[in-house]
Amino acid sequence: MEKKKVVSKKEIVTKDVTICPSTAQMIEKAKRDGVETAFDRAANMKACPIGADSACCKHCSMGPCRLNAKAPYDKVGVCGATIDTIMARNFARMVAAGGAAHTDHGMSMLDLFREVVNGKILDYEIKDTQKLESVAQEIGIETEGRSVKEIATALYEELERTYTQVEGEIPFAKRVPEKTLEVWRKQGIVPRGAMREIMELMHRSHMGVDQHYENITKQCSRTALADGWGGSMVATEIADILFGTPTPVAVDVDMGVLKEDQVNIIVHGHEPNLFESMLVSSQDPALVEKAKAAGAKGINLVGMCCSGAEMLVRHGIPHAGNFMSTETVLVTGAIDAFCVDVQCIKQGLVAVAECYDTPLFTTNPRCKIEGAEHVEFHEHDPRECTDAMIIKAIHRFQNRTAKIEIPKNTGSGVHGFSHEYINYMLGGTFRSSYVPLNDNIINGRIRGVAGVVGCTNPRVKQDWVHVELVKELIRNDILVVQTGCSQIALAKAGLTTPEAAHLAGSGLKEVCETVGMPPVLGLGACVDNSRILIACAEMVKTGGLGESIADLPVAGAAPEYMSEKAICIGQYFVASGVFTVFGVSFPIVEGTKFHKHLFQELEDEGMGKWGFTPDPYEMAKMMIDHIDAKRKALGIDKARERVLMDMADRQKLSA
Ligand code: NFS
Ligand code: SF4
Repeated sequence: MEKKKVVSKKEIVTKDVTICPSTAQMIEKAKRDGVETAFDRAANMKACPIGADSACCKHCSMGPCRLNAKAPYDKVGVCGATIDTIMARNFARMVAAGGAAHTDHGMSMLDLFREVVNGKILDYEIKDTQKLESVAQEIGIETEGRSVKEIATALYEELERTYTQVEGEIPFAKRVPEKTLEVWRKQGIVPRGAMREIMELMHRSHMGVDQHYENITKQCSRTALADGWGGSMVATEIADILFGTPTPVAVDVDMGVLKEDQVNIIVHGHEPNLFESMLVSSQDPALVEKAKAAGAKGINLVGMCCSGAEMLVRHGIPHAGNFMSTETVLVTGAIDAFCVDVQCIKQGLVAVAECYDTPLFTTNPRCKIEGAEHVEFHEHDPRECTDAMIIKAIHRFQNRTAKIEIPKNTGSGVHGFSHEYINYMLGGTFRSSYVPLNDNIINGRIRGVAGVVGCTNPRVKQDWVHVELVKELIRNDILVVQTGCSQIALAKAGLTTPEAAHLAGSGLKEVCETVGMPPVLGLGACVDNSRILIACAEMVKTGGLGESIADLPVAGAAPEYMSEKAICIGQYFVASGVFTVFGVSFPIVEGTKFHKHLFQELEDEGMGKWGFTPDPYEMAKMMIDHIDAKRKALGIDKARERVLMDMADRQKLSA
């Protein structure tokens, strides 16, 4: 094995950069092997302080301009742009890029759906016709007496508007609670097609166009909403229709799911179609036979990041780790192929894969990486790509040279709580509804609901902020719902099991034990944050908790975020009415008008607002305080006095 020279000067202290024992073990091995990862690069690349404050602009060549990030903010760019304009425009570009990533992913799902419906793609099919019908009905499509193909065709045509519509409201605006929608209409931020919104936001953030931070914020909200209630929601719903709506499934996570005596294949990225076809290929008797002939006990397909989370919740496919573990998993030496599609794929993977003779395959025409082998994936003939990668993985298995060390850790948990299942789980088969959830919030057993989501980031100790925050929240009777890399952090820490209820406050514990559910519910990938939006809408419609999403005792957090997608998600939660707290660092300087607008004034307009703190305990406090304030406004703050559950209550919960 050819070793790569470590160029880092500063050596990292492993226990300071992660609480994930497997990642820690692999960081130590990487040090011995002379291999560098993002942990090393973060330690040796000081974050640019001007960029961190978002105080620079390079939108034209009269600049780049660098402004004061400290008051008085009297310095302006060559064109005269103020700090508020510059920060708002930078923020806008993040929202546009993040929203584009989700909506392009959703569009790929819709392309696939169209070709399946018109019979041009034969390797996939509509698996969940019940979901097809319910989604169609919700957006006003007639289903009575129509065939699956007719409904699907009508649904396709309607959902295409999510992207292309020039005028009018996107289809899923119909799911938004009336009062929330009223706020959006008043502000002029109900999204048209996502293509139009992203285009307009890019236009408005060009030099010399929109130079009022309030007006820029409006288009940020409109674009972000076109993601949350548009692109991401389409991605989730179409994936459910084609591949099945998740229901709870027990599954193992962490690097212990790798098997030394099997062909280990990692799929990492975001679009479920590649992974679905990998699953089919990995179960093909001929390929399994081939693996056995090469001396392997079988083919071990494992996910990472968001496509991993999709397969975890839908099929119980084991998951090896989140964003900050994608390089370190290669250090095990046990990976026989590393297959990626789009988003969150570090270019650094190429060098690490090379050190361990692991083939790294890109598959999507949107994402080629210098030094990686491109095996293009086509939905019209998916097996051509997936079979080829498996054959190459078998070849690598047979010729393994790297020293193998697989961490022994696995965390088992239950995942796959779609909003449909939450409905069913709490309400029972005969009257599935959100009434029991709302009732338990009103009677105070559950204080509120928090969405904890998002990435991991080498600027903070991996998984630590997620885990400490969530522990604090459930201890205070707050039910936690999760997606993306955050969900994997909690799964590794053992918080996604029903037994974790003992860590919850007495009220939440009682509900969890009665229903048999974990206090932390894993919903899936980042696009599945749309499931949280739908759950919020359901809570409003069910009644007793106010009239708009902004009235609900709920809060959101992305404690270790890193991506532009996360910023877009934050903005659509805020615009939908949710108090949303981010950790790590925030790209807007406190004390500016733009900061005040996002962190305060949006709430006065009937939306949610942003919050920021890198500290998990402070973050929990901010979220709990907000939830308590909402309870007070709803007049249910007194209800938290302990009420003993009587028999009737129990029956209601378990009916
Ligand atoms: Ni979300 Fe998924 Fe993870 Fe962050 Fe990246 S994988 S879409 S962006 S890093 S949670
Ligand atoms: Fe400077 Fe204005 Fe050009 Fe930005 S747009 S680089 S602030 S001159």
